[in-house]
Amino acid sequence: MIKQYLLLSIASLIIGGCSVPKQEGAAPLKMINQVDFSHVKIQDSFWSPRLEKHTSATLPVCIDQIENQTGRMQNFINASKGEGKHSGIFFDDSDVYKALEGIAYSLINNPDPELERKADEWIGHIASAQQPDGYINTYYTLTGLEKRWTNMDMHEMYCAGHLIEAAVAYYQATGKRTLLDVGIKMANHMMSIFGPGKRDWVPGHEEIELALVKLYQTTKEEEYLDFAHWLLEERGHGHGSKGDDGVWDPAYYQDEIPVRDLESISGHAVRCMYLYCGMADVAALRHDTAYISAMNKLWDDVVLRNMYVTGGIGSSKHNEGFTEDYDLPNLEAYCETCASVGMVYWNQRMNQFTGDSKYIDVLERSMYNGALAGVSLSGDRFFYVNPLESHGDHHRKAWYGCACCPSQISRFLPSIGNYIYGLSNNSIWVNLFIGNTTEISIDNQKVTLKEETNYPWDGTVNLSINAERPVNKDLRIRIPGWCRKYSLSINGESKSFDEENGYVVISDWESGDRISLNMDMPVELVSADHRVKQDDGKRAIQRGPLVYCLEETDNKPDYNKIALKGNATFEIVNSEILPGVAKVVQAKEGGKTLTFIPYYAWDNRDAGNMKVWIDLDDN
Ligand code: FUB
Ligand code: ZN
Repeated sequence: MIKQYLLLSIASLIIGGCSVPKQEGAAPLKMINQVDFSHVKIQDSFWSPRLEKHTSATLPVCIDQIENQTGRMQNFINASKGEGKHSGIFFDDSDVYKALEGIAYSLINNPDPELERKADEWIGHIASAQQPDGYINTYYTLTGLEKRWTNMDMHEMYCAGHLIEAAVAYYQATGKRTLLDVGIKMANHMMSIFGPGKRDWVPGHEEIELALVKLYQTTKEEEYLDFAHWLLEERGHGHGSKGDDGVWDPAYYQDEIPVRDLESISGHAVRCMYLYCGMADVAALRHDTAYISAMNKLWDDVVLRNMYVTGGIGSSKHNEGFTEDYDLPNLEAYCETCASVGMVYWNQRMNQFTGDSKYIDVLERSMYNGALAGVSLSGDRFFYVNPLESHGDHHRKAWYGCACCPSQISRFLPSIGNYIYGLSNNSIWVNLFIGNTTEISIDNQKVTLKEETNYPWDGTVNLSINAERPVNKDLRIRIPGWCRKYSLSINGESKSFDEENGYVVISDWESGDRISLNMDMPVELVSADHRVKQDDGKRAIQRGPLVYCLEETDNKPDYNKIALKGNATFEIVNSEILPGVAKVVQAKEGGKTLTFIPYYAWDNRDAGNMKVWIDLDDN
């Protein structure tokens, strides 16, 4: 089957050249539920080694940094005793919570009594640091509780949100309630001060909203959902920070207009992503169509005008966020790791409303490129900023003073199983191609889904579903936007199916069928939208979901003079130049061989130059 559209150029990217269907009039309710990663066992040549590094390297680094190299855990111990100083940044508590969330997810994937004991020890310190009225924040406890709740940009609700996310995760992983009770008490404390008829508050950094929805889903207490909704509705009415430090305006905080009226993305990138996730969650539960239509406009603005080819967002270091549409510098790109992870979170939610694969295309782009670059192949070094060009002076670090990105990676990687499947009334949705065995319950029977694949190195995916009784659901398999040609067979017999919103729809399947999807995965030359002046006359290389880059170490000498011919031919070559990078792309240019490696894998060897966008030699 050949897709009807051409692969067009991108930068603020047009994925697979899909037009962007407007969602007006579409059903606003969430139609697809995530298949939680706790049901998904990943066995995959690409991801399993990354998950192993998460357990063996990423989590130990986080634990060591939190306990020994920095004062993050000591802050809790000091706060529980009411003595000693606070060290570090005022929102450092959030890293402890995010690492705990990562530990909880890791325990779900690989039970580990020693790790669980460590988490319990931390939770003991956290619980002891909670004030009798439920307030918990070590910065204010140690610097003066009288100043708490006086500055909306001081991340008290941001930290509370991460506490609640960790608490829900740990409760799900272990059934232990201690941290959940800490989170509940803090939520109750906040609701005793803020809310209708009480004080106004606009959290300077969103996060609490989506966390409160998780708390509602866990406790079934509607008041947490009410509070999340109220906090969203507080924005844009002049209640928020007025730029007290003289730097930031309301747009930085997504507080310039009511969220339901937002049409374009502005300000701080991670804050935007967390806000949109909270809006999506509340919209789904409160049937708020205005939130959905705002997010449709926002999505177009992000993806068509403000997103890098790597799925990264936020072009400016100054505000860690957005500038002008189509302003996408490569060397100075910010593309914070957390923002790429945020794109994954938000795009999954958008897909769940619509069943449109364009959201998974973006999710996959951000996941395999912008987010995955955030951690070294060894699992113990991290990027905060992810530029698309380097002069050899940008390297992953073991940790950061502001460590939001390492702790983000620690909770994101072990939960990637969340993005593979979806379940709706009528369908099982296959979104990502990652080897796994998954057991879910459908109509009171156990259904086993199995994917085998060498993706993203090639485009063959074998899928089987086993159940004792017939399963009355269509199978919807995503055909990625990058894929222009594919074939599908069932039990070896070639078949043709209708496509709907970027998914092939297989209605007629039986337990035990072997479904094989074969996607052509050629190397594509991608060009930027002509309004992106920084990419004018340049091309990027993409194959499947992976964006590639040139590193100087593979392309000496004359790295600076490299220019691609428009008719360059590419070879996909098996490689062992980097652990876990099974294939590289090579091009022959004037007697020289250019070697492109996946963007996510850059800066794992010698320090040197790197670029994603390559000059085009159009002579
Ligand atoms: O402010 C908390 C986190 O630190 C933000 O999400 C990141 O951008 C970094 O500033
Ligand atoms: Zn970050």
